[in-house]
Amino acid sequence: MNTTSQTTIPIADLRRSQPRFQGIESGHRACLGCGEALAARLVTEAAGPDVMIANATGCLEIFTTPWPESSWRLPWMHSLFENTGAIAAGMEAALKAQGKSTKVLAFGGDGGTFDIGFQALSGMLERGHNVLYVCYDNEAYMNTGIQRSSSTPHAAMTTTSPVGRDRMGKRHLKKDILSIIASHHIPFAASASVAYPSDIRKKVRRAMEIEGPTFLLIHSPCPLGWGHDGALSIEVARLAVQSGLFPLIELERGELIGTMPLRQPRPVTDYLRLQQRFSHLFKDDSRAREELEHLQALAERNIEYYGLNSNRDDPCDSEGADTVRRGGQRWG
Ligand SMILES: Cc1ncc(C[n+]2csc(CCOP(=O)(O)OP(=O)(O)O)c2C)c(N)n1
Ligand code: SF4
Repeated sequence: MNTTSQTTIPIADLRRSQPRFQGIESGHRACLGCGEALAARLVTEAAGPDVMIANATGCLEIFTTPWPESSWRLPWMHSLFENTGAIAAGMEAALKAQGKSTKVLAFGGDGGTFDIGFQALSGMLERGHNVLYVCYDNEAYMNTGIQRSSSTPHAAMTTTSPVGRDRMGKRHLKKDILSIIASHHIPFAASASVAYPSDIRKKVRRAMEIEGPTFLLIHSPCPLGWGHDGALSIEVARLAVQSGLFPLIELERGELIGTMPLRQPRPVTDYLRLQQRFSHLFKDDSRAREELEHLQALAERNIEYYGLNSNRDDPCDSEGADTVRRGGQRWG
């Protein structure tokens, strides 16, 4: 008896059923709901296999490589906190000398990017190295116990910007790193958020096509440092965008060329009240009310400055763009 039967599987279905390229293997040691882990997975998926990574000291480096194990499915190197830009530039120069087209990626946290590694990063951008630098912005030095960085938002509580009689969390403003990066006149720089995965992929692919330095800042919630339930990471990240506190923008050679418009800006309190690091702002205290007003004013300034307000439904705005949903539903 002939038992063979021939079925034809459409090629599109076959492609869909294949696992996509994965740059980071599961089983790493990130906390549940870690925004950095998700962001790095999305970036490496979009960048594809022909890359090499220089990774600054920080949570991403630590939780992916507890010796002798590694979660990376890509050539990956740990750089120091302060020299990731220089290491990535050296890797790129060496590959170029060998006639290879492998793209170099550089990864760092906000501490490693905004503060400690900034000098090497600035040099790398200014010399025009063909490197995509990705900053996973969780707004503090998380790996060493939640110290404030120059990326920590105003009024956020960290272990080195405590709340007390004399202060309501961090006194200073979050550094506007994208403006500083843009002033290097690099071909492409953008901000993104783990709440909008297709937008991350689109921006990574754009950067991969460019021969020259590019920069991506990805807002990456840290449940431990921000004090929210790990299951809420995406919702928290989405509210940062929708309130105007973390605008998603694209810059070419220093000029603003694209934004994610806000269909209906949400009050900053919707974003802040989900996080313990801002819990002091919800006490019955005149200083707290003043700080809330200040943060709302910062969001409104972003909305006005970048022209984020949109009065019409746009499939790519903060409500329409592809976002991560739970059970097919948007939360809240
Ligand atoms: C020059 C230097 N200073 C301090 C440290 C200690 N250190 C290791 S990881 C880390 C925090 C990293 O913070 P960030 O870059 O924001 O990344 P995150 O852990 O938040 O992802 C610090 C301070 C170090 N390794 N090297
Ligand atoms: S401390 Fe924060 S950044 Fe570090 S692994 Fe945990 S959730 Fe991720």
